[in-house]
Parts: sequence; structure tokens; C-alpha cells
Amino acid sequence: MKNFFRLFLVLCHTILFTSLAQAQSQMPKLSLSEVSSIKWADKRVEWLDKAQANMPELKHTLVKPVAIVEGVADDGAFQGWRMVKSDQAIENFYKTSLKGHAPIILDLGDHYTGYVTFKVNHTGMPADAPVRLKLTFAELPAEVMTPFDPYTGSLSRAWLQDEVITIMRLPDEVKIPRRIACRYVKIEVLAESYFDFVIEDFSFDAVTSATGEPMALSEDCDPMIRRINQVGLKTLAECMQTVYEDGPKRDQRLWIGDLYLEALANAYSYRNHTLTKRCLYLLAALADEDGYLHATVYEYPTPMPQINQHVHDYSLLYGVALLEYFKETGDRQTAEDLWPVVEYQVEFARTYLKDGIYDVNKQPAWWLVFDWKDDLNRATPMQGLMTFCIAKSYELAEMLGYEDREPVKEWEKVLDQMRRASKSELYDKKRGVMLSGEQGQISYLSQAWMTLSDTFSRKEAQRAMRYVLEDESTCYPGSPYAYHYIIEALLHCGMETQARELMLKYWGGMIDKGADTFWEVYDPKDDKRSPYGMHVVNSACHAWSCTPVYFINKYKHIFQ
Ligand code: RAM
Repeated sequence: MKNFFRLFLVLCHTILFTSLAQAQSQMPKLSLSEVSSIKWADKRVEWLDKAQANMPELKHTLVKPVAIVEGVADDGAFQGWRMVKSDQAIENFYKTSLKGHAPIILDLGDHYTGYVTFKVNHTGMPADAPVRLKLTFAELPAEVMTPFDPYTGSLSRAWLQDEVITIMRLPDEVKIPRRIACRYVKIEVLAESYFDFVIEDFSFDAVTSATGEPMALSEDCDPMIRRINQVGLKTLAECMQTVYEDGPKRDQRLWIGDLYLEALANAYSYRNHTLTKRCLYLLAALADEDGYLHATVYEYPTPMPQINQHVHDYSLLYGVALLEYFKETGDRQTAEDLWPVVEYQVEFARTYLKDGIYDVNKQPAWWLVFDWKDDLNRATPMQGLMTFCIAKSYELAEMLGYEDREPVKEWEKVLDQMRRASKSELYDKKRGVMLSGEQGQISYLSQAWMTLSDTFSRKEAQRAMRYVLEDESTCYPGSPYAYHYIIEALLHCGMETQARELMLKYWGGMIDKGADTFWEVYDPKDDKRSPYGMHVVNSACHAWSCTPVYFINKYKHIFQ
């Protein structure tokens, strides 16, 4: 019965997926050659070559465990667990016979991403049988202390970092094949025999492509801001691999939304611009046949897109990422090469406009990310984001001298129409806020995107942002990704004090709860919130959470 049900689910999923793919492929889309003179197919190979030519070298650092720790259940601690140092010194670990030993947790002292190698040897009598160990690698205390099974998460159970290893003969050196992201390592003996055995050596080869030297903060900088900056830098460095990954534990790949924010933070810290360049080319080369960007792409075993995975807010942000890259580096060649991609994203999004409003009901409707918050109505945030992205894409066109070209010369009018339509259709003049959806939801994100898109005047923006900051019933953000745009909006309309306070409260809140790196999801009201049905599969070192680095180093006078 159980199997039948499973088969039924698989069938439903397949039918749904196929019809979605069909609907998407039947949809009349503009092709890239219709909006620009460049032939997409010819460029794909060239762009992929450029992406590969800008592959960064990884820096390796040898890390050793610094302590043996024990988990203590504590309602006051993040997700109910904290770690305490055990009485056993780490040096003794290598001499401790593991035969019949209770599980041991090693602490690397910080979060690292890389490869684990250890040596196992018998002491005294030679091994007459294999040894079987289970290793669990975890980013957080609760992750190492919570049994993974029964697993209730919606993403693959295999993302969780537990590995069972059988060592046939001793001594032997074991290398865990998968790349690991963790601070804690739990070692359990699953099967053994008469002989004593030890782990003689344990090494973690930590890797990152963040090699530049971040700027020093001013000497009198607030200690909490200093700590937020440090943890943000660590988060970013861990996610900087051969692409800007979203998270080194999960999904370990390039997503446009994450790339944009990581590139901003990188520009104010490690300044590894070739990584940004590689990611921009890679995404362009792997867009769909027509030129619509895939929201996420894989590098291995060979570069390929996650087919049919389009996110409409992300594809528009690509142009903003290219603009910022160009401003930062002056690399006109890359901006010129990739301009048609930006133009396509804008023109394609324009086909979703109905009287100046982004039509969320037009089919096929694309995934709109914005935040990990189920109750967020995304219509008005999307209207604001699209306005913002067209304005930024237009700015890029101006820098390239393309503003008089078709179709770019229409964009100023489009912007004007969108801003007017937002004001007349979505604005509640009485309360001074933008409403979203049929129920007229008031959310932080609607106000933030209308602020960033200059749909609001400065005064209106301040009024709207104040409203959401003070009104408890407002739909509040659920992830650092969304908080980034709230802070950006506060700065944009001159609410500097509130921006600083919010950063201290939100990111400082994670620090107070023991964060070594910033988390993918953080709701101060619910530590175990997960978009995936189980908190252990959340990523605890997540790219889109690193952006205090950008704010603190860009707006020194406000944050340092
Ligand atoms: C998640 C990723 C990533 C985000 C996408 C939309 O699975 O971790 O950060 O950009 O979804």
C-alpha cells in the first residue's frame, strides 16, 4: 500500500512536471535575436569559454580539531542545543581507544568548507575484522544533536552530512569523498571486533576562493558591528568556491539572487572580481534557448542549467549585478558582451505588463522568490522589483551609450508608466503604504521595493517604512535575503539610524545566539523555522546572509 502510494506520488509529480515544461515551451517567447542583433547560439560557446577561463584557484588551509565537546539541551539556546567543552583534552583523543567508546564530537573551532581525511590504526593486537564508523558533520549544535531520521524534510535526505564508512584493513587513511561544510564532527563506532583502535590523525583541508585582504574597520567601531562584519566575511568566504555558491552545505551551486548579493559584499571585502565575471558568463551561456536565464546552474560534472528552473525576480536582478560589476571594475568588454542578456530579461518581463502592472496571473506564472515566507503576497514586491531592475538596466545602457537604441529608448516611458500605475492601483494614500494582492496585504517587502524603485518620493518612502517598522501586524521578512533589501531601502530613503538599528537587531540577534556564519533562514520568533520541513536541512552558512559586509564597509559613517 505504501509503495503504491509512493508510485502514485511519483506519477503525479512526473505528469505535473511534464505539463509545466510543455506549457513553458509552448509559450510564445521572444527570442534573443528578436531583441538584439547578436546570435545567441554563437555566443553560448564563447561565453562558456570565458566562464571557464576565469575559474578561480582555491586557497587551501589545513585545519585540526581544537576541542572535544558535548551537546547540552538548553531551551534558551538556538534550536535548543549548545556545546560545552569536555574535560578530555583534544591531544588525548588521538590516543583514546575507540573500541566500545560512546560517540565523540570534535569541534573544529569555526565553520569550514572542505575535505576530511583521517587515519585509523589498531593498537596492540592487529585488526582481525573491518571497522565501521559513522561520521556526522554539522554546521550547528542542534544539527549534530538531532537525529536525522525519521526525516521529514522536503529536500533530499542526502544533503544531510552523515556518512557510514567501512575500513577493511588497519592501518588505513580514509578520505570522505564528498565536500563537507561543518564545525562539528560526530564519530560513532557502528561495528568493531576484539582489537583496540584509534584515530591517529584528523585533518580538514579547508578551501575557498576568497583570497583578498578585507579592509580594516575603524578603531572605534562598535564591537557588535565588528563581530557582524567578521561573521559576514566568514560566511562569504565559505560560499566563495569556484562559483558564488548559495551555501557550502546545500545546494552548493550558483543562484542569481545569491550571486548578486555575494558580488556586492565581495566588492567591499575580498575583491575577487574574476569570480563575479565567471558567474555572469556562466549564467549567460546556460540561459534557455530563447535567452531567458535559468535561476540556477551547475558546474559539475560539466556546466549545465537546472532546466525549467526560472525565477522571475532573479532573472531581472542579473542586469543589476552586471551594472554593479561594471561600475566596480570598469570592465566594458564584459558589460558589452553580456548586454543582450540583460536586454532580453527586461523585454521578456515587459510581456508580463498589463497597463503598467506586472501581471502575476499571466501564464506561465514563474516562481517569485523574494523571501522564505509563505504568507508573503509577491505581486507588489514584484512590481517594485521590476521597476527597480529596469531602471538599473537603463543605467547600464546609459553607461554603454545604448540608451537611444531600440528597444531601450522605450524604457524610460515604461518606467514612468509602471510608477504611475503603482501609485494609482496599489497605493493606500490614507495609510501611506503599498498594498499587495486581493486582500491588500501590507508587507515590509512591498514598501522596500517601492522605495528602491523610486516609485515613492523620499517622504512617502519614509512614511511607508515607518509604518511597517511600527505596525506589528505587517507581514515581516523571514530571511536575511529579504532583510538585505529592507536595510537597503531604509538607507535609500535616508533612514540611516533605523537601518543601523535593524542590522544590529537582526544580524546581532544571530550573533547573540552563537552564529559562526549567518543562516539561510532566521525568524527571531521561531528558531526552528524551515522552508523545507525540517530545520536540520536549513543551511547555516548562507550566501545571501553575508551582506552586512557590504553595508558596513560601504557606508562607514553609518555603521562603523
Ligand atoms: C534555495 C537556495 C538559494 C535560493 C534559492 C531560491 O534552495 O539555497 O539560496 O536562492 O533556493
